[in-house]
Amino acid sequence: IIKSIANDILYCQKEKINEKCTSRQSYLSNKRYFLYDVNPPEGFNLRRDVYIRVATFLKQLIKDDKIFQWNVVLPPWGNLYHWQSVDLGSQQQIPWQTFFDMESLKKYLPVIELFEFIKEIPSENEETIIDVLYFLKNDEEMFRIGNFEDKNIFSDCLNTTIPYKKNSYKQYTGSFWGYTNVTAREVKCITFHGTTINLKKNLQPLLYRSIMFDHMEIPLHYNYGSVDYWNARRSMRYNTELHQISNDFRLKYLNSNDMDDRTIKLKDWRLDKKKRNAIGGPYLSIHLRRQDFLIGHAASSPTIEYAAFQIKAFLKLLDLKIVYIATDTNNQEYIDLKEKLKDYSVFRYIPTQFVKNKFKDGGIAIIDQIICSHARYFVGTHESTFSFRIQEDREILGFPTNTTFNVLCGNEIKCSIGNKWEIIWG
Ligand SMILES: Nc1nc2c(ncn2[C@@H]2O[C@H](COP(=O)(O)OP(=O)(O)O)[C@@H](O)[C@H]2O)c(=O)[nH]1
Ligand SMILES: [Mg+2]
Repeated sequence: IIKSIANDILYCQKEKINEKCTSRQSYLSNKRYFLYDVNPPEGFNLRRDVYIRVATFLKQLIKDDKIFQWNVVLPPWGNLYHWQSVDLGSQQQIPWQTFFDMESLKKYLPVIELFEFIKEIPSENEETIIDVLYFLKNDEEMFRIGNFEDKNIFSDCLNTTIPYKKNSYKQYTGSFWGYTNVTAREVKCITFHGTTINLKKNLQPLLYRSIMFDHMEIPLHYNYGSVDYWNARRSMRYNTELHQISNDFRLKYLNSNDMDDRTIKLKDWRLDKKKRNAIGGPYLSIHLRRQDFLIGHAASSPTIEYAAFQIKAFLKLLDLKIVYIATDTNNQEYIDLKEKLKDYSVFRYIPTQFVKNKFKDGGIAIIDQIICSHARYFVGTHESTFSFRIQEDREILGFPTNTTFNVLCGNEIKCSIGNKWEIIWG
C-alpha cells in the first residue's frame, strides 16, 4: 500500500514534487476528510442523530489514529420533505452555521462546511473530486429472515440502482447536495449491517484522502447513550441568533427567562455540569405532530378534541395558565385547538418574514424546539424525533425527568409513555 501512495498522483510525496504536485500543495498534508449523506426522505431530526453517529465514530478514530488528521465535512441541508414554505423558494445548500453554533461543534470534533471543503481541495477540470464514495445498502434478506449479524461486504453496484453515473471526465456525478462541480473518482457498493465502528476498515487513508459514505443512516450508534454520545449531543448547540429570538419570545409572551427558570448554560458546553434543578418558564409546552404522522402513526395521533382534553388536564394538574404549542398542523386545526382551550392563554411562534428568509423552515422548527425545551413541563408526540431532540435538550438543561418524558395519547385508552433517555455526564 505504501508503494501505491508513492506512485499515485493523488499523493505527491515531499521529495517528489513536480509540476503536477506543486499545484496541489495540500496533497502533502495528512489531512483526511470524512463526508457523508443520508437517504433523501429522512427528516431533519433523524439527520441530527446520524451526525452524532458520525461524530462519535470519528472522535474515537482520532483518538486511535496518530498519523492522519481527520475532519468531518458537514453535508449541507436541503430539499427536505417537510420544508414546504413556498414563499422561501428552494431551500437547498443551507450550511450548518444557519442552524448550529460552529464553535460549539468544533469543541467536540474538527468539522468543516462543504463549501470550505470545496475551497480547500484543489479542483481538476473545475471539479472537486471525492476520492472514494461508498454506497451503503441494507441486506434485505437479513431483514426478511430477522437473523441479524454484522456485515460489510462489497456488492455489485450493477444490481443496485445508484444515483451516480460517469461523466465525460470519467468521474462519477450525482446529487452531491446540488453541487454539479462535486464528483467522485470511485463508487463502491457495500452491503452493510452493524455499528459505525465497522466502517473503519473502509477508510483506507493511505489510499484515499476524501472518503464519502452515502446512506449513512444505515450504520448504527456504537455507543448510544454513553458519555461520549452526550458530549457530541451537547456540542450541537443552536445558532445563537435562534436562541436570541426564542428568548425574546419567552420573555415577551411566556414570562420566562433563564435566570428565573434556572436554565442558564455556560458559554462553553464542556464546562456545563450535571444538574436536575431547572424549573422552566411558567408554561406547558406541547409538540403536536400532524401531517404524515396522522397516517404513519395513526394509533398515537389524537383528534384535536382529545388533544385539547389532555392539554387541559395537564394545565389543571400543573396549575398553569399558559400553553405553548409547537405543531406542523394547518391553521384551521390550530384555531380549533385554541378555541377548545379558551380558558387559557395559548401561544405559538409566528416568524416575521425577515426571520423566515434568514433561517428558513429549519430554523423556525428549531425556535419551536428551543421554546418547548424551556417550559416547566413538556408533552411531546410519541416516536417523533422532533420531540426526542426537545427531550434531549431538556436533559441537558437539567430538568427533572418527570417533566420531560411525556407524550400525548392517541385515541386508544392504552398509551405508553415511551422510553426515558436520561443524560449521562462525563
Ligand atoms: N416549526 C415546526 N415544524 C415542525 C413541527 N413538527 C414537525 N415539524 C416539521 O416537520 C419535520 C418533521 O420531520 P422530522 O424532523 O423527521 O421529525 P419526525 O418526523 O417527527 O420524527 C421537522 O423537521 C419540521 O420541519 C413543529 O412543531 N414546528
Ligand atoms: Mg421524520
